[in-house]
Amino acid sequence: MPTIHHRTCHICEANCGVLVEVEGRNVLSIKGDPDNPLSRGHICPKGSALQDLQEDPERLRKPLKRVGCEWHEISFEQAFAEIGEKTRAILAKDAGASAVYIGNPNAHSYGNALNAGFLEKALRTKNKFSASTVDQMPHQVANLRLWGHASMFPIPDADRTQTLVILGGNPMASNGSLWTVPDFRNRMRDLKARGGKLVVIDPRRTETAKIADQHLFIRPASDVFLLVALLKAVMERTPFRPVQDFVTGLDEVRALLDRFDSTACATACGVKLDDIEALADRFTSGPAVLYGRMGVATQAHGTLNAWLISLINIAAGQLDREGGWVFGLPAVDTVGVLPPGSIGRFTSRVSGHRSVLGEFPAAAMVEEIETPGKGQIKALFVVAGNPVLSTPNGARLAKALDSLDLMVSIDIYRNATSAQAHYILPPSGPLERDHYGLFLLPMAARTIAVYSPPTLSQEDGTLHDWEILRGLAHAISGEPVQAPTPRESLDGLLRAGPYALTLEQVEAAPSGIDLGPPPIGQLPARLRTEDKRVSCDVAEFMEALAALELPVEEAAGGLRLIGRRHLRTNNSWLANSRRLIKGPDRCTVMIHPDDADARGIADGGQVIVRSDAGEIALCAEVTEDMMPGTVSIPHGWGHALPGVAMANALGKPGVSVNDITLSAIDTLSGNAALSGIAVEVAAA
Ligand SMILES: Nc1nc2c(c(=O)[nH]1)N[C@H]1C(S)=C(S)[C@@H](COP(=O)(O)OP(=O)(O)OC[C@H]3O[C@@H](n4cnc5c(=O)[nH]c(N)nc54)[C@H](O)[C@@H]3O)O[C@H]1N2
Ligand SMILES: Nc1nc2c(c(=O)[nH]1)N[C@H]1C(S)=C(S)[C@@H](COP(=O)(O)OP(=O)(O)OC[C@H]3O[C@@H](n4cnc5c(=O)[nH]c(N)nc54)[C@H](O)[C@@H]3O)O[C@H]1N2
Ligand code: SF4
Ligand SMILES: [Mo]
Repeated sequence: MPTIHHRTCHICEANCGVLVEVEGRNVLSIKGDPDNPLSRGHICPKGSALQDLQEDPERLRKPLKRVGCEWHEISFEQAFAEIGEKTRAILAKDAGASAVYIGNPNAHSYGNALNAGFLEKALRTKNKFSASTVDQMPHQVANLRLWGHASMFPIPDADRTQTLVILGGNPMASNGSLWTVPDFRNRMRDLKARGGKLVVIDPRRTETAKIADQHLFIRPASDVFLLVALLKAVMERTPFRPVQDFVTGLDEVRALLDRFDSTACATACGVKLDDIEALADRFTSGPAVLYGRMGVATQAHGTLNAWLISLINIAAGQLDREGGWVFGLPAVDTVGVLPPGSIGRFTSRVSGHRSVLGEFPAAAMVEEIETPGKGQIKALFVVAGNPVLSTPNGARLAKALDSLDLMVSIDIYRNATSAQAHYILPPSGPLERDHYGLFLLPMAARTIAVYSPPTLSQEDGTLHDWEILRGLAHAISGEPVQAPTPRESLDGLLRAGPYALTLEQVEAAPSGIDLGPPPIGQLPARLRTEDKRVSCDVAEFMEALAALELPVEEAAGGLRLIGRRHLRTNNSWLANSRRLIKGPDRCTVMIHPDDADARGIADGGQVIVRSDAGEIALCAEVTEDMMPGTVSIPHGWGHALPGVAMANALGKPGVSVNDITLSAIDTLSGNAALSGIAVEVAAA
């Protein structure tokens, strides 16, 4: 008899409720759960592909050990024993020789999130790298400075706003980021039905731009000038709601902005001053909110961008106000659980980068492996990450990994990164684990509490990620980890949370408990700053703004590179799913017809894209969706490597854009500056 199981899809940040129909171990169907109060029945193609992931014969089930080019299946006992011994030998020679890289799926697994620390502690390492510094670190630095906690993420109150402006985000493809907003399309339909407006500012006419009321092109990596001009324009107007009295420092910021000429800023970013003024009018005349994401974070001025976005919302009277820039109040309040975050506790060995939230820039991991001396990384532990495809200078990193004495990947696949490991330790299957959206539910458009028990029983002999993390910690330190299970911890966290729920209560509502829209009026009580104020004039941001220079006019004809996501991908690891990879080749370089004509490039023709870091060959997709002077290539491709299980990726391996990205960073956050890299494109 088939049975239906409620689950939350853990693949992306949207956390959609799904209904999984199973008979024995066979998955019969996966559909959206109409009763989930947040996702309301929404599901995307990746949700159904959970089945492909569960059933993929190339997904690893047993630990692998690499001897030369050969892979041998071994037991977890043997793997832990050998890794423990080798790690201790390496650390005995140089206590600073280990490192961890924590990949994106850790944010989607509360078990990993609660247990990765045991491995880091056993290694006693300061060398921590993660996907956060090719992603959202600028937002976290701005959070820390403005609200007093790096994990206190403001979100747009989309369900109640009248104007939503999206800068450098594409929720129609990504399903939202730092903003858990499933069913985005219908939420935007509702916005329009109540007379509201969606505006998208992006160098590409994206899937989101196509459903927007207005799309404005912007020159890559020039957002800081748009934001300066918009903040000036907002400050010139009277906000329709007064700015709160717990906000200080806006006058100091305004004084600093005097040195910028709005017309020059508009020219620098390529957005007309009239359009900027019209936005300021909307921002100061009704509920409105400005939201920025990946596209504004992965820039040399990522942190300034994140800061200015909040200042615009604050100055327009939209902070903590209905329809504005608000904070969720989740059932487990991560702000109460996690440390606020620190900056500059350590300095990196080679380039002297300061640590941010205890991490060094992912873009600097390669130099720490390559550069000889005390503290050179010799043992690397990669937890659910694929930095060879996901971090800048991937090709150089791939080469460097070869020099390690020990590399361990905890991963479900033998892929571009894990194929270089000496050991790959795979966790239980995606439907065999439980799930709670610990880090994502705090950013939900509507607050819910929902827990998924495992849908299928674990295959014999497998371990969950969290058990592998504890196994490694034990093997390395010799001390067994004495701590509650993730489930026990979750129960405790829920009880200690704002609604004092128990896991039992949450489990009794399989589609989730509806806790309503983000509560308004939480500030200043919820602030984590010492004085319970929001001080807008953050010293180091002010310094950086004071030093900001308008760009020198560029020579005509140059091209700037930006990234792209597709609904049927998730970073690097879904290329083995037939239902996701079907359809036209997606690893293409999009280019405007004028730029293509000037180079003799035809639609579908092979081209070479070159940067200072290297070159890649791929097909051109000529389209007016691109802003002239800008080209776009998605990341997460490039599977055709020796020893990689998904090498063929069903005939569509693609190439890795990170073979041509550079190690430049936003110095305030350590985040990689991926947007706006200068490239040349030529017909092959
Ligand atoms: N040029 C460019 N580069 C980018 C980006 C971009 O836009 N442009 N985006 C950046 C962003 S936002 C991110 S988050 C990073 C991602 O960077 P990474 O996290 O390094 O890369 P992923 O491709 O997400 O790799 C996830 C890995 O985890 C494995 N995995 C999946 N599920 C599980 C699981 O449950 N347990 C375990 N143990 N392993 C699992 C997958 O097989 C894969 O190897 O990439 C960044 N890189
Ligand atoms: N389908 C799918 N969904 C995903 C993922 C995936 O790989 N596939 N990855 C997940 C992850 S890890 C993340 S972090 C989120 C990211 O979520 P989003 O940030 O919504 O995703 P992106 O598609 O990277 O959107 C970035 C947008 O910024 C634009 N952009 C690039 N450079 C600039 C610039 O200089 N200025 C401006 N204003 N815009 C710019 C790009 O054209 C793009 O439209 O998506 C998550 N969801
Ligand atoms: S939008 Fe994200 S959470 Fe929802 S089904 Fe798709 S991948 Fe899963
Ligand atoms: Mo990400």
